[in-house]
Parts: sequence; structure tokens; C-alpha cells
Amino acid sequence: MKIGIVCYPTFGGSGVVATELGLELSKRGHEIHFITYSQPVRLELLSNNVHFHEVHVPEYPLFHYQPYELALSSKLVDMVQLHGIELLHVHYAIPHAYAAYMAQQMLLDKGIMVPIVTTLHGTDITLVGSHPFYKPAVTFSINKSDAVTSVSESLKKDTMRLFDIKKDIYVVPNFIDLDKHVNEFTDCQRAMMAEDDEFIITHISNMREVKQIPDVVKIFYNIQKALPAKLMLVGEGPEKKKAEILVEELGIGDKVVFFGNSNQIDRILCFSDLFLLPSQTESFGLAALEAMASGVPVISTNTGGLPEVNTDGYSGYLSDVNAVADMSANAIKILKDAATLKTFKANAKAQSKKFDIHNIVPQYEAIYQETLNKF
Ligand code: GMT
Repeated sequence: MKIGIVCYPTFGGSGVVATELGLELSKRGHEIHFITYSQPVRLELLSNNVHFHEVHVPEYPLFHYQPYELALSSKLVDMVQLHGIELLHVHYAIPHAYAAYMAQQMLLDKGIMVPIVTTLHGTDITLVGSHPFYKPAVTFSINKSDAVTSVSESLKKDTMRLFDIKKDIYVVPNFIDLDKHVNEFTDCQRAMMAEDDEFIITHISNMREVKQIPDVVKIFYNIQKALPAKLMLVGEGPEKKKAEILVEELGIGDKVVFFGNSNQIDRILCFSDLFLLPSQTESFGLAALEAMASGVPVISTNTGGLPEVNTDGYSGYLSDVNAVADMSANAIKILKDAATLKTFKANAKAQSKKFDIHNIVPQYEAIYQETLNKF
């Protein structure tokens, strides 16, 4: 199939999933066209059947807001015609599903039929999409998509609860390429980051408020009071400054490493012992899955889709949002005994295998085929 993929090219779960999906589909023989405003961060290799088309938005001083949706839908129309794209898969409803629908209508006018598959990722529904200013447009674009998928059962329920949805939503969980997370039989250059007796605790996110960055620091503060430990904070975002201030206030500056955005999270996870994800809400928690794939147990909240990813008492522990004391105690419970840590690490790895890319991507292919057959 010739598939056009629209996503946010930045660091963030939806863009990562879309990029990894496109790359895997290309390996399975499909021709993939990424259509975004810049090259997706994880799209390192452009091969014969992977293409990238940049959406340009010309600046014009009259506009207070530049019309990105218009530029995107025009680009979609052009690319579908030029490359014979058969199906558009848009990740994140806002504004991608809306722009794709406009493109579909423009193409219909030219006698070209292109179905749209929309994947809902979370914040497009829970945090942004349900805002009254966006809700009518988001409801409309979801209902007008030819197929809709959601990354967890929890997100599907939220979508049904928050919007007047008239179609079925397929749940296709996020996935992981286990080959990229092989860390057995290597020391992962751990000695670069910590002393032999120190545990390495990691958090990766785009450091927005929803990630509860102060809780990450507080949990680590409690851990390092009980056990020797270092904290790796990976990512950039509006809450990073708060974390830097809190780290200084708590006097743990020498135990915390701020990495910034990284394209090498598999290397960081390779030497990690525990992953913290105390989010306020999380439709899936791709970062937790990436950690588990590297054999790193997860201390997370029990919100949204996280219980579908992290199993309490097996691959890690789940606690209520803001239950810092509980999350700290759970972390210490895993770390303080070598045999327990070893078991949790093995369990985390085993749990991640449920989300093997080779089992999940065919589910998308089946949806594409079914959608094309109906169209
Ligand atoms: O969580 C983020 O900050 C990024 C956001 C996104 O839209 O890229 O992530 C959402 O989609 C990911 C991929 O499906 C999910 O793993 C995240 O849980 C989800 N984030 C939230 O629901 C807060």
C-alpha cells in the first residue's frame, strides 16, 4: 500500500509511534510518505520506500495565527495526487484529522477517493480536544474519519464519554521494537553515570505539567535517603525549571543529571534500574513501555491506560496520582533486595513482549485493508 502518515514530528509519544509505525510498515513492503512540518525526530533513515514531505506555512503579517491546517490539507492533496497515496493515517486528532477531512473533500472534487484512518493518542482527547473551543471540530473530524483507533481501552472509554462519537473505535495498543532494546550481557557503560553501589533511577518525558515532574524529584529524594542512587532526568519542557529549583532546594544537585532531549534513550535505559512515571493522566505511557523493554521496572500512577501497560506487583507498582510516599515506598521495596530487583527486571522485560511491534503493526495493516475494502 502507499500510505501517507501525518504526525507531530517532535519529541512526544504520538510522533514516536507514528514514525516507528511508518518505518516498520516500510520494512513490510509498503510505501510510506511522512507529511509533517519538519522531519520526525526518530526518522533517521530515508530509504527507497520512506519519503518525507515538508509542510511549509508561509508567514504573512496580516495573520495573527498562520493557517497551518490549510497548508497541511493543501500539501496532502498535492502529495496524494503526485505519489498515488491510497490511504492517509493521521496521528493526533488536532488538527490532523480535521485537515485530512478537508483534503479528502478536495480530492473527491477531483474524483480521487482516499480514506482516512485517525489514531487518537490521549492529549488530543483528554487535555486539549475536549476543551469547548475545540470540541465541535474534534467530534466532527473523528466521526468523519473512515476508521478510528485508540492506543488503549481507557482512551477509547474517555473518547466515548467526552464526545458524541457515532462510530466504533478499534483499540490498537502502542508497540515496541524489542530488537532496539537489547541490554542483556552488556554493562551498558553504567560506570560513566554512577558508582557500582548506586541505583540509577530514570524519568523521560516532555516535562509538561501532566507529567508531575515535582513528584519525580520528591520520589527520588525519598529513595536516595534510603539507598545510594542517582536520578537521570531526560527531556525538555516547561516544568524543567521547576525540577532544577526543587533539586537545588532539596540539596541533591550532585545526584541528579539533566540530559535534555535525547535520541539515545535506549542507551540511557540500558543502565537504568527503575523508571518513574507519576503522571496525572496518561492514555498509554509509551515511555514506560520503552523502559520495560529495556528490562527496567516502572513505578507509575494508576491513571488512564497505565494499568494496561504496567502490572501492579509484577512489572512495577501502580499508585494514586500524587501518592509520593506510596510510590517512594514501592521503589525502595523493589531496589532494596537484589533478588527482588532481578525478578522485577525480568518481569518488566516479559511484560513488554505483549506489545511486540511484529504483533501490533499487522493490526494496523488489517484496519487499512478493511477500510480500503469498504471505501
Ligand atoms: O504525553 C505526552 O506528553 C505526549 C503525548 C503525545 O501526544 O505525543 O503522548 C500521548 O500519546 C502517547 C503515544 O500514544 C501515549 O503513550 C501517552 O500516554 C499520551 N500522553 C498522555 O495521555 C498524557
